[in-house]
Amino acid sequence: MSTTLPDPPAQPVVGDRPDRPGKNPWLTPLKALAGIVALGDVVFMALIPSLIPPLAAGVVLTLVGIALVRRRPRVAVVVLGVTSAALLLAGIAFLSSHLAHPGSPVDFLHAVLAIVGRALAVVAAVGAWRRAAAAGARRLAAAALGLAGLAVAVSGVATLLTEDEAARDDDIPVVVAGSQFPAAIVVEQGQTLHLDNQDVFRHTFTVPDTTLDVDLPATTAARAIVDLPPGSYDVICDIPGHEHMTAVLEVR
Ligand SMILES: [Cu+2]
Repeated sequence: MSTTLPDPPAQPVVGDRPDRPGKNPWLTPLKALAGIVALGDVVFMALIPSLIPPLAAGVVLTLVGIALVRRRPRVAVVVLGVTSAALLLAGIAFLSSHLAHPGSPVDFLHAVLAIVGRALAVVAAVGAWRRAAAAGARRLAAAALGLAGLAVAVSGVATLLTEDEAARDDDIPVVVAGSQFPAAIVVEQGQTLHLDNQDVFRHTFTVPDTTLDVDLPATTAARAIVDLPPGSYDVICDIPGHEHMTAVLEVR
């Protein structure tokens, strides 16, 4: 005799029922912060151009989290909160050097977004999880707007104040543009390079394991004497995500 039991009635999943939009006041700031930060990552990677794996993974997870907000808000809060927290920690390691260079607007504003924006997203996720009072969500939104305005203002002033070093007659011109060095650079020992960074991001002109390591803020130029023994040297840009920037420096 068959004893097939009827399926038990569907139980509502405690704490994970779809909320009516607007019920949890923290979901909107959480979605907005996570979405804006992810958009910033996409624009940043497109500009360099280079795919930075942790940022790309974060963009995908953020889209998944945002897609889940309506139907599974608790799951979405966890996905967005954990993604933001993980990338906040990674960002502090990878991008914090850009925070010290407000004169390179793209790098600086992206680093502010990636670090401060994610920190605020984590706060929003905690608020959403605990269903904290709406006033806190409004204060968070105000803080985010205030910090964004401050970052833009600081970067604007710093960009205006960055100074260029003009080329002198015997300098060897080296133009850095489109995140590319010239393929080969040839100098006599003791000659000076005029390194002209025409990009809106920061680069470095670095010969590993030597003293030749020049910081090149966005749209600035710097002079650097080449005091290396004759030979052939690899040049790199040591900014994370700029691993494709290489050149050969020939010293005669
Ligand atoms: Cu670079």
